[in-house]
Amino acid sequence: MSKGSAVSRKSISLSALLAIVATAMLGAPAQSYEVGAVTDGGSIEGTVFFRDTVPMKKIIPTKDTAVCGDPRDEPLIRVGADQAVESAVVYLAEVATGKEWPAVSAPPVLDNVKCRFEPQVQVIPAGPLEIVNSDPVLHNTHGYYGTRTAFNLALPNEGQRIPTELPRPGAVRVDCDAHGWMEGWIYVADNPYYAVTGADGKFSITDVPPGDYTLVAVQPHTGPIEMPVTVTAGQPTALEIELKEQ
Ligand SMILES: [Cu+2]
Repeated sequence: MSKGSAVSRKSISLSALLAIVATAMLGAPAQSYEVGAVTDGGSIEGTVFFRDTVPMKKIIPTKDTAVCGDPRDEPLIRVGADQAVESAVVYLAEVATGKEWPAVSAPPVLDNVKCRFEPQVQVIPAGPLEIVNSDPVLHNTHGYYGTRTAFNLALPNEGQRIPTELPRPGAVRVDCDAHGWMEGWIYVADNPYYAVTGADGKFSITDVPPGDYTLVAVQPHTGPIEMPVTVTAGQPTALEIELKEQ
């Protein structure tokens, strides 16, 4: 784990970041994705790195401490020993046509676990989302597209599940009106060519129709990185991506 400086990010700067991310995801003219046969698709395999000083956030639970834990410093970017970034989002922008969306048997879930969001970062298609409370304390889960509320749900009971919906692509920041330090991110994709990096910083995007694309990599506390990528029929394209401090 990289050692970071004690930098507190204020909500205003997060809003600014969000606006940039939302622009990156939504700035292009609306173009609806169409599913079509992918013949001799290629893949994009890569690793995401962050080599700057990791910003830290001081967390001081002021209530429900038996569940929420003690004061602590947490990194705003999860960076491993080799500086690979966990939970970075990588996607192709403005894809007109390609593979099917992944099959799902149940809506994606955003869970409140020990006053954290699980997963903290996820990518979902536009549509249903289920908010869950696994804690024996009240959470009030509040999602925003930019500054506009996307959902605002009180979950007073352990085991409670409330269905909601994120109807359009974009970045959604999630916080909790009961615990001000809680923060999560949901990226609503406009096409199925996306991935979230694992603990090793690696990702893979498969079945990409051969051609030229713009790849975007983003982590909630870095600027989005855009780069051109060419996918060749039946071949993997290897990438190393370095995120930079905003
Ligand atoms: Cu909460």
